[in-house]
Amino acid sequence: MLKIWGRTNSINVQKVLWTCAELNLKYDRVDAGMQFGVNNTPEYLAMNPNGLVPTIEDDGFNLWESHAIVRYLARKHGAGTLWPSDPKVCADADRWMEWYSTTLWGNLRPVFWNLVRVAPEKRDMALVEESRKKLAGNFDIVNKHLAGRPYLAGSSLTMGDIPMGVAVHRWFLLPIERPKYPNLEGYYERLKRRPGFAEHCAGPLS
Ligand SMILES: N[C@@H](CCC(=O)N[C@@H](CS)C(=O)NCC(=O)O)C(=O)O
Repeated sequence: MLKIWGRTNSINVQKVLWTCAELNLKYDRVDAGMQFGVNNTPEYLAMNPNGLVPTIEDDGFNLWESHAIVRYLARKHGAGTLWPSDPKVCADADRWMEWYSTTLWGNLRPVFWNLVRVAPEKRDMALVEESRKKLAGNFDIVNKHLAGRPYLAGSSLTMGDIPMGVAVHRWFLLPIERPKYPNLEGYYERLKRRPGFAEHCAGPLS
């Protein structure tokens, strides 16, 4: 059976758990990372030399990097759904995963990290404000893109929505000033109605 290492409040683990839920995949999950440790053991580092979560094992095959894992599971089990059959739609979905990594996460991480994980007296609020403004610009792009389409790559959920969904949840929960983005709000409401997202990704930030 598919095995997943990673704590459930990790954004990157949540991407994998939600993907499994969308694909109806059964798995064993091992708590790892932060207070659980495990990710610094020699056994774990042999699977994932970064010592980060998530890592998966599938039929003797180890894989790390959350987006690589989402793509692998989508390609293997979600042809025509999470992994669109049309190469253009598939590339469209993939593009948003790349954009999350190259553009969005770099602005979301400092806001999330400082406001959720760092003690108030140690927060870098200048960085939070700078990143918050950039983030508003990033989500303006997504909001405009979502005009007239329920999901990023068109009419149904694809792998492209997985990273975006977990990021959007954080954006709406963080205690920050946000411009009004109606299409993004509608998108977030649609995602929250999906059982896999509701179960794995829509909880409080920690
Ligand atoms: N690019 C990697 C990043 C993995 C990563 O940064 N994981 C964090 C959790 S979100 C981690 O392992 N932090 C250390 C820990 O939990 O102990 C991915 O997408 O999988």
